[in-house]
Amino acid sequence: MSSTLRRRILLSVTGYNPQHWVDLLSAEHDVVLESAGAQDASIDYAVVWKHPHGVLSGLPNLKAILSLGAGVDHILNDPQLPEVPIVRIVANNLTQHMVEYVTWRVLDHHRQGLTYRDLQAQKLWDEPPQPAADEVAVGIMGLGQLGRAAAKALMAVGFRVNGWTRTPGAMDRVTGFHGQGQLAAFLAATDILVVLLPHTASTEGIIDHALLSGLRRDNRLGGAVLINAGRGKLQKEADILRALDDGTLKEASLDVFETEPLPEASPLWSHPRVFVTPHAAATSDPVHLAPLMLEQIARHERGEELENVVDRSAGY
Ligand code: NDP
Ligand code: OXD
Repeated sequence: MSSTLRRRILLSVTGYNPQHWVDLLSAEHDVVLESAGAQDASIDYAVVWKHPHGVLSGLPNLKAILSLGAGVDHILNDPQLPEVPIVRIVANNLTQHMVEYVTWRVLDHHRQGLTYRDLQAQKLWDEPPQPAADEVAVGIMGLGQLGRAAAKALMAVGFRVNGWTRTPGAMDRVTGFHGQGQLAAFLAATDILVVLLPHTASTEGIIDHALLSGLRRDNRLGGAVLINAGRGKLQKEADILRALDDGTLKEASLDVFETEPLPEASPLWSHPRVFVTPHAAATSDPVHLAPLMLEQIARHERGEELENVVDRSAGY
């Protein structure tokens, strides 16, 4: 369960009110909010989401950095990062949320949800052609904790699933592709592209017009679809808009954006074939995730290995 010794946690959060995390983590440890200024030797652990760069470098007794999310790009982009283990979130609750988001968006595009909403607005009784799920291939870029769970759910509905990863790896009933060398073949076999990659030096800007042009669009869905719930920095939004306008892409669902919050002036907000959500696909719920963080700290205090430690050289 938990460690008996109270430790000091620096909590540094940008973008939302961290009070719920403070309340839950305080049950076992002393929590110091970064804004209160705590760059000192008393800090044992840091729990962070988009911390201001440099705030972790003045903590000589820091034992580990715990990410408030599954992604760790918001930590690794700090040039003054101390050499301590970085732990990321792997949690059933977060995975479940992502599975729901991906299944929802794939099914909505598959069942022509955007078209039907438009037809309803015009009071038009019309029925677009509708393939069955097993006539459609979903390609998932990033077949990690989230991608694999999403693949299982989509296969249960009946979709064919392709996966693209960095290293070779097999998943039952999923057609696997890996590396740059197999990217073109993966795209050519994919009707609906789901992006669940981390943002690293190798993946930044990967979703551009050239990549979208490689998707199969002469298909029973009536075009190719993009769903990105990975990171906004993976995509080039000008290219996505061009691809929507020149017929390369039929529709898109975007949960993440190059700049967040998505600026009011972005044409994505009002594009009729784009579905926007505000980085809400799988929000970290403190009720479910704080106990996992406390358990990680307890493990470390007992001298056990931390779990879900980030590979800094791979960047995720
Ligand atoms: P994992 O680390 O478990 O999986 C990452 C996957 O991406 C792996 O399959 C990995 O390949 C693949 N990958 C990484 N780099 C490359 C590359 N250069 N080329 C091809 N494949 C690559 O991560 P999770 O599944 O837990 O999370 C994925 C991402 O989802 C997070 O990093 C985060 O950015 C995003 N996310 C978004 C949320 C939201 O609300 N929108 C919520 C939570 C996470 P390999 O298997 O070979 O290692
Ligand atoms: C995450 C996220 O990385 O919410 O967990 O984006």
